[in-house]
Amino acid sequence: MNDLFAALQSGTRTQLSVQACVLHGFALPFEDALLAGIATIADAAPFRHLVTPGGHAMQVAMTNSGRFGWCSDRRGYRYDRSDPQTGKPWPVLPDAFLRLARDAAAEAGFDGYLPDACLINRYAPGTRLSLHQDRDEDDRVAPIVSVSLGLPATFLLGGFARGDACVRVPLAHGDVVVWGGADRMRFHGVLPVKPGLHPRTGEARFNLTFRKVK
Ligand code: MD3
Ligand code: FE
Repeated sequence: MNDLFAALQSGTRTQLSVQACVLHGFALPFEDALLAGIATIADAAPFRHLVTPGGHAMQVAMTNSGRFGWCSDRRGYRYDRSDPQTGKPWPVLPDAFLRLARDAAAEAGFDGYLPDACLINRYAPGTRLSLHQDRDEDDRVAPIVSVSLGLPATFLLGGFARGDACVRVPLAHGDVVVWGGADRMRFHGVLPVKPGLHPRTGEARFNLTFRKVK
């Protein structure tokens, strides 16, 4: 997406489904705090390529912040209170992260959102995230708030069965997506990130997903 189109889109909303919408540019006022927060979190809990239960290293590098962190290894997927790599609790959610998540959820019609986990994904050019559902949270109704930073990507939004058709959703730096209610359990993924250099993140796309786990 070019800069002019991005600027025109900023502040608008795209309704993807009944309870799923993109808030274009909603995170832009928070960008400095978000990038600083990611750096601080990654100092304490470094990005790593988790291994799937099938034994494959994931292309996306991940870390977490909040009371719970998403983990994967040969034993399965789960949320842990501490980072298995350091044995320490996950870094606390920065105030600016919580404020953005709450404001975006409210803007999308979900008042009083208080997430207890933030999964941070880092994509290098060429990295993709295959089609999946987020089903490891106890709370399957609370919305998920997703924040895109850095290189753009094409998000795939599917249906409730793996084989259902997908729509392609372009996501740019500063875009926020809120998914609630029924739409929460849709299959979704990310196409390989195209090579590029972003002024704020270099050769990387970051995605924060706020979740309510317990
Ligand atoms: C739609 N991350 O971390 S965020 C994930 O861009 C994940 O890194 C993607 O999928 C990323 O699990 C997409 C947007 C998102 C997150 C959860 C959803 C979309 C969703 C749950 C249901 C439907
Ligand atoms: Fe997901």
